[in-house]
Amino acid sequence: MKSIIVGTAGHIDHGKTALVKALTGIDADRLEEEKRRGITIDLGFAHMELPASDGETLRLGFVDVPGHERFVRNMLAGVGGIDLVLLVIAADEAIMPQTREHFDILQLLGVQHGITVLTKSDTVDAETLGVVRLEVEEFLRGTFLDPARTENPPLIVAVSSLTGAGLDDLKRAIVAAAVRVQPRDSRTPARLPIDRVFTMKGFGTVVTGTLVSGAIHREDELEVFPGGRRVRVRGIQVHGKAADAALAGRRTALNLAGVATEDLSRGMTLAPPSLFETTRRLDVKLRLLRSAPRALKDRARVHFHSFTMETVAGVVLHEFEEGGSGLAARIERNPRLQERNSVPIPTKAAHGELSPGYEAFARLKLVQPTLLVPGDRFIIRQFSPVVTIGGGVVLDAAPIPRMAGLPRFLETLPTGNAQAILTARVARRQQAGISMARLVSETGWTPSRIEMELAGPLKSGDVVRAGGRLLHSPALQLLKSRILSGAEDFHKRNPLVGGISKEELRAQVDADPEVFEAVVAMLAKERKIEVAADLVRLPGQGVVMKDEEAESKNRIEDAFATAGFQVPTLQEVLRGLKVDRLRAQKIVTLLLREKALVKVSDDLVFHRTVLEQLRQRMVAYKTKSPTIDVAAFKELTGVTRKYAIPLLEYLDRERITRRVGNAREIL
Ligand SMILES: Nc1nc2c(ncn2[C@@H]2O[C@H](COP(=O)(O)OP(=O)(O)OP(=O)(O)O)[C@@H](O)[C@H]2O)c(=O)[nH]1
Ligand SMILES: [Mg+2]
Repeated sequence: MKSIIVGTAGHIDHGKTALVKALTGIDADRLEEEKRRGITIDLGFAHMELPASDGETLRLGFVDVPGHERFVRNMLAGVGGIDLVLLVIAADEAIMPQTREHFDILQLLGVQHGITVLTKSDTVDAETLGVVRLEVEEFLRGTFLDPARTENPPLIVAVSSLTGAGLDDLKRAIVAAAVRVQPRDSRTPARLPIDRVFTMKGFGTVVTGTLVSGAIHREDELEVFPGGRRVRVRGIQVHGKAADAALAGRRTALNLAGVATEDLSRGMTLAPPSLFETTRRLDVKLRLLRSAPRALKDRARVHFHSFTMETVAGVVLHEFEEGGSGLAARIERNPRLQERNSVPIPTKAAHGELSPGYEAFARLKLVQPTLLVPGDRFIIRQFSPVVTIGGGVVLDAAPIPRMAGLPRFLETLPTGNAQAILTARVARRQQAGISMARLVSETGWTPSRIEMELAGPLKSGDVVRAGGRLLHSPALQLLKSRILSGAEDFHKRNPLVGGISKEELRAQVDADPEVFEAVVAMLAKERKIEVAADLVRLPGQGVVMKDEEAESKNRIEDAFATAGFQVPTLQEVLRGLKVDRLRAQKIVTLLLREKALVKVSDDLVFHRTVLEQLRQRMVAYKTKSPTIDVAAFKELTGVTRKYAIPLLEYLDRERITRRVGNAREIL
């Protein structure tokens, strides 16, 4: 059974709610105030089923919107998830201001299907109806509702909700148009922008919305964005009937456990837990309506609407200086966006502002964090007085501050080429790479789709896996060469040392630990470096020692190994060697790096085996007493106070003991 969401649009009092009632039998004006004043204030909902031409059933969910200019923000909250619009124009009034404003919004949101309904046909004679029809055809020319696009079914239908005339024609037109509606993808991660929150007796908290993507099942855990609260789905209703699951493109009501109505509101979004992050920064393609009263200045503040949310946003127009062309060249008229009346438009936008009728890349800084993914549409309204001035599409909801190559990146995103988009998203992370989880949250795509689209770039080597991250090949090459030259420099500076410690090298090339480990392993496999314990060296670049140096090294190590706790001072050991002082010092550094010797304090060095003995003695001592004081420690080791204190402090640092007053607790 196919399911689609039908929205109404049009000027106040043109008969939207009456039409929905004539079609479905449901009065979508549910508020007492709406009934009293005879106008729609907030969104209303209804549903019906129609037999489709292939014998299947077509299920329609209706979102009825208010036409009053003061309630356009409510209209915006309802129109975000619709598949098909009924543009309602009363035959006795024809095109009015909110006919235009709603229609602008529909085009900016990229709504692709709809029927224009001339209502109140009973109030005018045939001749007037003909004139209105001509006027409307002119208004729609070149747009997605242009009646010339198809005559069968007709895209303009005249009806009377009072007499019922034309309603059957309209139903046929809806069924025919519904065939062309592309079903929404239920395999993508679920997102439900909330449009209503209320308490139902015996149920508790209920939210409703149009499920714009994915699927939600009973007992699913969901996360509330923004805020991060976790909720459980206790029950589901789809189009007014209990169901086990809701699929994308359906009017959905969820009975939620774990949350009170006060904690939820219109504009929040429900999605699977831990998948997405909210954002306050968006890179977008922004279009200013030709009807906008004035150019949009860089840094202007606007009202921002997307799905059911609204907030205030600051607009920063991206000024790309690439090739010296500046902003003006980046802003060009988009021929695919048809607008009514082809009035000549200025050919060049001024620097630092966006002229009516033009498009530009921009960064939006939102006052409230929100969950949006690339491809989501939005509307902007002038800050004051509030009128709709433009809108656009989200390109990136995770912008990187001061990113190099931003123009090229933003130009790749709207192409729809998934491989190129993913490669660009990997590439912009440079040597840090990006995890699969982040790619999912940045794109809103499923891991399996991302894996599939990345198969090509992974095979060609354009994208490479490294320690749970994905790296772009040039970034990987750069990191590799930085690691190699880091090691090379080290050898030059320290000819007597066996290699650079991994941690030192990692800090030097400023790499993520996981990525660094993986890339070092790659280089080792390629035999470009050698890794021994935690030292990295170039092949054949180990320590080159002359005979007397090697002999000195052995003598030093022996001296410490045999001394036990009665270690000699460094000075004493170095004095008796054949090599000069500087080289002797380097040999000691080497022994420290190899961890044969361990520095306990500035002038106190012990052999590794001695400290291991000490550790064992402490373990044995613990069976006798849980604590040890300095006197007992001196007795246990036979060292003087001069050695005892640094040794105990060393044990504290190693977390073998912990100082408690004058004694130590053995851990
Ligand atoms: N004669 C006649 N009256 C109609 C018809 N459709 C609606 N009306 C009347 O027009 C008035 C407005 O109708 P609504 O359906 O409330 O208009 P609306 O477009 O929903 O108005 P808002 O939601 O406030 O924008 C009501 O008094 C209706 O009874 C029609 O086909 N013929
Ligand atoms: Mg109404």
